[in-house]
Amino acid sequence: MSDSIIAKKSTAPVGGWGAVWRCGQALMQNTSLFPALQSVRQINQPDGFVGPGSAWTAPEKTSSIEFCESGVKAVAAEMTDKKVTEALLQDYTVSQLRTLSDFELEDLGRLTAPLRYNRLTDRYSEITWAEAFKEIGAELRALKDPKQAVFYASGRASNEAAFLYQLFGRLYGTTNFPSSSNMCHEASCIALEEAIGSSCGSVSLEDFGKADAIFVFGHNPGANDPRMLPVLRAATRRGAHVVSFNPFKERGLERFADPKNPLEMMRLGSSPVASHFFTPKLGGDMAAVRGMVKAILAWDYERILTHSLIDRVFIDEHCAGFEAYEKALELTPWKEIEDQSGLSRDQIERAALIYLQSDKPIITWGTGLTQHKHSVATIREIMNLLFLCGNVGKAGAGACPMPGHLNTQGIRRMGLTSRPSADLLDALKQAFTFDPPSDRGTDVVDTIKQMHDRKLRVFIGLGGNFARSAPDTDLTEEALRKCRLTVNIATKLNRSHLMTGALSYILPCLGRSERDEQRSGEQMVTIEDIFSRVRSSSGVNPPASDLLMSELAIVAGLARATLGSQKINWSQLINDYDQIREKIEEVLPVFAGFDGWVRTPGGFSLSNPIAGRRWATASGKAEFSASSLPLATSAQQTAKASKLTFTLQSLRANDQFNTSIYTSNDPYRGISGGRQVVFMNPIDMRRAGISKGDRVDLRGMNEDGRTRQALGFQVVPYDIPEGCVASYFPEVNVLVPVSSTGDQSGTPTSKAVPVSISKSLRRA
Ligand SMILES: Nc1nc2c(c(=O)[nH]1)N[C@H]1C(S)=C(S)[C@@H](COP(=O)(O)OP(=O)(O)OC[C@H]3O[C@@H](n4cnc5c(=O)[nH]c(N)nc54)[C@H](O)[C@@H]3O)O[C@H]1N2
Ligand SMILES: Nc1nc2c(c(=O)[nH]1)N[C@H]1C(S)=C(S)[C@@H](COP(=O)(O)OP(=O)(O)OC[C@H]3O[C@@H](n4cnc5c(=O)[nH]c(N)nc54)[C@H](O)[C@@H]3O)O[C@H]1N2
Ligand SMILES: [Mo]
Repeated sequence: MSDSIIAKKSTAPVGGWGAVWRCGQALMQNTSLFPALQSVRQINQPDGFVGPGSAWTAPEKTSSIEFCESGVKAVAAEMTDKKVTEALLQDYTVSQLRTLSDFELEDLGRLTAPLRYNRLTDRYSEITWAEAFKEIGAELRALKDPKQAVFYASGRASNEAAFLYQLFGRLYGTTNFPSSSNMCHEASCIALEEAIGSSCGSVSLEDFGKADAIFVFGHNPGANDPRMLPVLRAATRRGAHVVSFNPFKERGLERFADPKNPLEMMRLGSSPVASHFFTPKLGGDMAAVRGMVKAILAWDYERILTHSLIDRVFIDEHCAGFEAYEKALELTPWKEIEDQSGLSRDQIERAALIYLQSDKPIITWGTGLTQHKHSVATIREIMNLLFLCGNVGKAGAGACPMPGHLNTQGIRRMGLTSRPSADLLDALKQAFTFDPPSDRGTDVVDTIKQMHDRKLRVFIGLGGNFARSAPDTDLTEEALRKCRLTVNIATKLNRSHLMTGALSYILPCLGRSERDEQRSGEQMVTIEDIFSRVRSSSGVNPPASDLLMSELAIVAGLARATLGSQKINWSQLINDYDQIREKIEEVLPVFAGFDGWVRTPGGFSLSNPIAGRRWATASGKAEFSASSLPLATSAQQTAKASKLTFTLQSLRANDQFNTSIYTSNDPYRGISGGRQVVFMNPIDMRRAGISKGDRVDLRGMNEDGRTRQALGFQVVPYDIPEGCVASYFPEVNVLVPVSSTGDQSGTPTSKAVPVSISKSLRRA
């Protein structure tokens, strides 16, 4: 626990010299400046690699440096000169390594050789690749039932790696492919599939250039998608409305200075991004959006204007379920809408008016919408609002979920999911002549529970940091340690690797920025961005160690050692990744022509049926949803319970990428020197007898018999709605219960954790 956390209001714009300075520091801390700058120049260039930041699209033709703070920091971290050597591993037992922080662990540097855990010495030590593959293969073959194994993946894996990984898993006989996307945008995928028959958004980058209103729900682009800011600001400059729905007035939506704009940088200029801020209570968005629709329909019925305010032609021609939805609206009183959203009718009507006055609105959303119990229903409500005025499948308008990891959308399309479509399984069956098991596999939360119950025995992780990103940290760690075998494919040490099963291996892989040489020469991989644009990525840097293998080669090595080469010649496939792309093309019709397209500079866009208003739902129509509002949101319940109970959301600081922590600062929220902070409304603080800077203890309030606590957090007064508090992911994952998940989505409800807060007995 840090005793020197400083909290002061930040007035700096997002981006600007601050971002340049932080990137410079990140580069210099890790490696020498010249090679670092050379690599930064290659981020998101047509022949370079795709920046390991978020999934926002890169421009098709970039000539200058494509500036993305999180991307530069990730590359700097990947290029570090520090290495995890055998000597270092002999210095530390795994128990000692567990006492290091997330930052300290990754700061040990790049993994350089395959490692095996030795229970007797409690240490990892180097082994050869042949030994690693042979031993893991033997274990997998000896497993009683292949369905006792899980193949976890982080959404940063490439299309090719994801495809091969799920193919290996399905041929082996498992159906368990949990991924980071279960904790991220699962609710978006489900809601969109139900509403429009496609799990992807309905807009392209060009649409953002045409929109006259952009609604940003539950998303902090300043820190998490900085490359979206110039697009939002350009919209504001051309007179479009940018409307934020967020309990926080995030700095990045207030002011932005574009580091790529020399004039602005020289003049120390900046300009506003969002024009309107609405600050709903946590989980209050469904009520707010319902209120907007209710207001619009009321105005329409009053016929203040001669023409209809809603698009009846679109509704009649394209939609199903409108009448049932109208009834649901009638049954939702304004009082309930105001109580749940925390916004007044007046405010909601203002938002409705902005929506109505725009001809081409886009609605985007982040994890502030997807990590609630009623997330699917909330996103369906957003689709209702869009359908109401015919704003889907229309240039300049539509829905845009903002999935975070680089390839969240792609890994799913590649079949890396526990809920594959029958079409995908059929296509795999045809292409590889086997019967893939068709029952539903485990998602992240099922995986934790079943590892804990010893029903699942083997955990394999393709990237990610399961122990830290998943909920209920203590339980998840216990669950991993109960496994017979844990295997992690990774670039750096993280906490998940220290939660060892009886047998445990770490397999070190090339990073995204590193050259991948195979028999036929240098290889590239592909990823799909949020606008369904697929582009290639080829690393440019020399590998951190001669012993590193590509993720694909590691997956192929494991597959060969487990299944042999009779059905698939895995080594042959790895010689030239074009062969893998041919297989992808064979299995996924939308990739027809992949092998040729992939070489187009800037990539190619997969067809989006929604643009042509083709709805692949069961009814063939765009589906309105008539769910009722939740009986009470967590924020309503905790507000009622006592003056010491609150609803906690866990969010990201600027200087982290998920569980990789770069510094203990969050410059745009004015925090430096530590991350154990809790943001609170000053009125709540007064009511609870808590003063600025006090240390408090947070305790989970879920009644599932488990004690959850996070002790000694420093209180920071902040402009957020009463009853709602916020703290950083992953530090507060100890409080996120596995027993509370999204309806249908199974996503942990990380943005609505009921907690009690009391003054800490620990000394400040
Ligand atoms: N630098 C950096 N970039 C990243 C990441 C990173 O860790 N660091 N992570 C990547 C990943 S995987 C993802 S998924 C994205 C995540 O990007 P975001 O979705 O922006 O993630 P969070 O930081 O968790 O922020 C959630 C935002 O939603 C708001 N919010 C929380 N609850 C509610 C609610 O009930 N209603 C509304 N309206 N708002 C709410 C919070 O105040 C906050 O602004 O970013 C990606 N990009
Ligand atoms: N409480 C709470 N929990 C959350 C969230 C939240 O908002 N609140 N957000 C959720 C979300 S949106 C997400 S996406 C998940 C993220 O969950 P994960 O994807 O599991 O976590 P990351 O921190 O992104 O994974 C980082 C690790 O990936 C490894 N890595 C980095 N680069 C590479 C590479 O090129 N190859 C390989 N093989 N490994 C690499 C590094 O070892 C690093 O430690 O967390 C979720 N958890
Ligand atoms: Mo994410």
